[in-house]
Amino acid sequence: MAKKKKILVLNGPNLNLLGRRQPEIYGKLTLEQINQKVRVLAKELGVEVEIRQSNHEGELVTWIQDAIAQFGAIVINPAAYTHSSIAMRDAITAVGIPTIEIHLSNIHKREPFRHHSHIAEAAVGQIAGFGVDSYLLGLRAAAARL
Ligand code: CA2
Repeated sequence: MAKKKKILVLNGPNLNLLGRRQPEIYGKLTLEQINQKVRVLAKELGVEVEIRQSNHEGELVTWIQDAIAQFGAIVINPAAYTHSSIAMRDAITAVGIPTIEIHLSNIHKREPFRHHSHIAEAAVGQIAGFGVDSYLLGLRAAAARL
């Protein structure tokens, strides 16, 4: 498939634990179940997705840097790095790939330390609070920008 049609979906630290703890905040689905829904929607939209998860900030930064070669848009749930990572924000700005920030929970309704996102300043927009639908809405927004 052509480079322009490919979307990179990135997941930050601890999201590999989804479905096992704190379902009242993050829902009952595992990351693999969320990924499956993303793949089904991608097929419907006629876009190709590559989905990755990492617990390491540097690995996420490298993936964002390298995305320029293959991807036309990024959907990212930066997890806790949302609130701390200037390195990820700089990487997104540097590559200039349209990036949609997503969160399962509504970070603005939670503890004050979650209210600020460094990523939002580099992203096209932010979708938060819709559970798995945040991923699906994010994918639609990314597909529309290819
Ligand atoms: O709501 C979101 O999607 C978050 O990005 C999730 C992050 C949190 O730090 C952000 O403020 C909002 C946490 C991901 C950790 O996921 C867990 C999953 C299961 C059990 C514990 C944590």
